[in-house]
Amino acid sequence: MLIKSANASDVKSSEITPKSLFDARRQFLRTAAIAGVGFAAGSIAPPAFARTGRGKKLAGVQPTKWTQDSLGEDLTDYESITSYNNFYEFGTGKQDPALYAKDFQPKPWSVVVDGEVDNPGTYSYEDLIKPHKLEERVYRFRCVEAWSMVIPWVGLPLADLVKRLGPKNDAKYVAFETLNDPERMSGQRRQVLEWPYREGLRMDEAMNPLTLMAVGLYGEELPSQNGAPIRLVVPWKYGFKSIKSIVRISFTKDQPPTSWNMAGAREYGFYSNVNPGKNHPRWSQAKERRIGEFLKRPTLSFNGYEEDVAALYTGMDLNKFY
Ligand SMILES: Nc1nc2c(c(=O)[nH]1)N[C@H]1C(S)=C(S)[C@@H](COP(=O)(O)O)O[C@H]1N2
Ligand SMILES: [Mo]
Repeated sequence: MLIKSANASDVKSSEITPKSLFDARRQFLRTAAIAGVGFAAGSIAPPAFARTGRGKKLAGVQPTKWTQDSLGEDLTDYESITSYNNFYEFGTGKQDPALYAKDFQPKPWSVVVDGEVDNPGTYSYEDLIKPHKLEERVYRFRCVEAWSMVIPWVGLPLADLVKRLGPKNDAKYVAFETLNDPERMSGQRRQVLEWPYREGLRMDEAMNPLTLMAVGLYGEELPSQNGAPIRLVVPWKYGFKSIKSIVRISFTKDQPPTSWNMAGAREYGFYSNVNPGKNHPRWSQAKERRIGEFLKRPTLSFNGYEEDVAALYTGMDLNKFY
């Protein structure tokens, strides 16, 4: 099939390499698929994200206002998103999760809901997800290590799930835990962190419309290395808040302990909002390397989501509550 790519002609001749041409064409195919660009009548319309072809395609995914076009930045390619990972349960190297999560079977899966909540219980993954519509959202993703990606997630707003579970009035935080199973997660045989991995959000952060429970990316089920079958995505916070492979959701009165804060409170706070003005004690946060790009980009306040979330922190000293 021959497709005339507008994107390919945008690439400066100085940048033309077989790789960049290939990427530009692939990017065009993706953009076309997302935008629902029509293909010639009679031809077989390619499914969205046809070229990734690894995970199971998710059905009934609704488009949202968080598109690649509205963000105006290129998507990170599927290969990078699924082969350059942090998931210490499968090792501390960036390639380890893709290597060692290969045989991880995320299903059957269940999630315990407990604490200050009207509908506690053990939910199968299906029972947890089924009542909700899945959405596609293209978000920036910024790791605390100063690299970043742009990822087309599929998921459901955490707010919808929280409402359904029914937090009691005194629930002020939502806490999450990852599976703790060293038999299945080889990286847990070493105490690089105190297992299980834990994270948490203040209730208003959990209820913010941006906060997503992701179950897929590029239109397909989440690969294990990205946190199958269900993980958090909080785009205005450093990546480590986006806890993977969740097995427990607890509603608490008090601020819950979180893994990276337990490991080093001076370096990792509870809030962990992306803040180019507040450096990590060991490196600058002013710039970031977008995976796939050569020059560094300036890091944006709240990762570019300031308008949507700054009000959550009015009156707070963000140098103190980092
Ligand atoms: N359970 C668990 N969740 C985790 C991590 C982890 O090691 N274990 N790493 C975090 C970090 S540091 C980042 S940057 C993101 C990486 O997500 P990605 O591999 O899908 O890009 O996952 C976060 N969630
Ligand atoms: Mo990270």
